[in-house]
Amino acid sequence: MVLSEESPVPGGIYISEIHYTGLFGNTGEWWVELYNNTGEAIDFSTSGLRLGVDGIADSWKFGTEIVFQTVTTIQASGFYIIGFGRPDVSDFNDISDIAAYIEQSVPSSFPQVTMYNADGTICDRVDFSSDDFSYLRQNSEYVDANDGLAKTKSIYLVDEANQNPSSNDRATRWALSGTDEIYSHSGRQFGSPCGPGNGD
Ligand SMILES: [Ca+2]
Repeated sequence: MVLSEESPVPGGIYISEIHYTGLFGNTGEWWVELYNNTGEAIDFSTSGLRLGVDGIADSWKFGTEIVFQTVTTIQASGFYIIGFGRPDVSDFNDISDIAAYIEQSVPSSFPQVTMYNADGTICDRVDFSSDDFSYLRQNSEYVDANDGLAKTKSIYLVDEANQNPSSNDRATRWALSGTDEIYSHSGRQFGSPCGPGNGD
């Protein structure tokens, strides 16, 4: 709960989690999660929404560059995972959590992620490369002193149902996944794909 800032008026569709691996892993272990707070289901195959990642591509289309793996629709109050690289090389316990994917190399550091409306206007943007996110970036990857293995935590939007595409610009609205949130085969990656995070 963020007490120092006025609560935003919730609504819209926006980025709610990012998982990035720099210390180890492959492109299939890199993903973003979207959250739908519009009150209605949105079908990406017809909505015209696009996704862009700074330094790689301005915007990918759903159904072409963004390949549907399971569902095309994000439900109201639902989550939607877009992976980079093929799901079958990902570290997910359950690859059906990956709704869609882009078979593309990923940036060498945390990027700015943008969603565009069909008319090209910005639907949502989060600049994970900005100074505000430096603490979260630096602590999302670490070497575990107990076993000597590199591990990775997602950065997730806290209390996602009470946010909007503007409030999620602020790094203070985000947190690192807890170490009990293992979703991966290897046990080295923590996050909450398709659900709310619970933090450290
Ligand atoms: Ca935003």
